[in-house]
Amino acid sequence: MNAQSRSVPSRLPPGQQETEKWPVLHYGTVPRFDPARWDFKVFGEVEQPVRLTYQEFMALPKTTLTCDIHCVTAWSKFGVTFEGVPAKAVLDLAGVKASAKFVMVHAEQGYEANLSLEYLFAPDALLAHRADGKDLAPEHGWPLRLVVPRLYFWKSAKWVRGLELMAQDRRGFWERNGYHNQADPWKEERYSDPW
Ligand SMILES: Nc1nc2c(c(=O)[nH]1)N[C@H]1C(S)=C(S)[C@@H](COP(=O)(O)O)O[C@H]1N2
Ligand SMILES: [Mo]
Repeated sequence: MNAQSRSVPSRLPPGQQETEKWPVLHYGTVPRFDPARWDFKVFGEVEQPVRLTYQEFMALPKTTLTCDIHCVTAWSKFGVTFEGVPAKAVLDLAGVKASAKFVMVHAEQGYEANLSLEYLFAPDALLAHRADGKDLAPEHGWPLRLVVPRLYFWKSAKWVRGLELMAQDRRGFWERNGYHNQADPWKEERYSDPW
């Protein structure tokens, strides 16, 4: 095989365009953050429901992760370095029951996104408070956002406040509004019919 016929795997999923800047995209307004009232809950199909205050959450061990992000509106941004708590570590605090197969991610103002549990157990799923060496900007999800780089970025809820473990799948906000339930950018799972 010569060099010209070798195919190099693309970093860009089908139908996407690379962007240098980091667009801001969300429904609704940027919520106000009150550290005294903020909490993070893990509930549903768990052994022990967990409620963490902001202080308790921030005391959890952190890690960093560099990944590409892909929005369904066709922009991709390469190499963002997030810092935060692995989603798995938070799930382990509550003890996920064997019956749990799906997660509803809950954020401020009722925003929800659903995904299969395996994505949150993956080592690249982070509850992030910093990006590229700085605290997250309010419009990018401060004080905390989910980062699930394997799925279109609408699953990565900004201003996240909790994880609900579920035995049955349920649709989140964009999933109820015409977007795909799975949202794998490499399979171009952008849109789907309502259930
Ligand atoms: N709470 C909340 N999180 C959200 C959204 C939203 O509307 N509300 N939009 C999603 C979408 S569609 C995208 S592409 C990313 C955008 O994140 P960014 O604004 O930091 O680029 O946030 C996701 N998280
Ligand atoms: Mo998006």
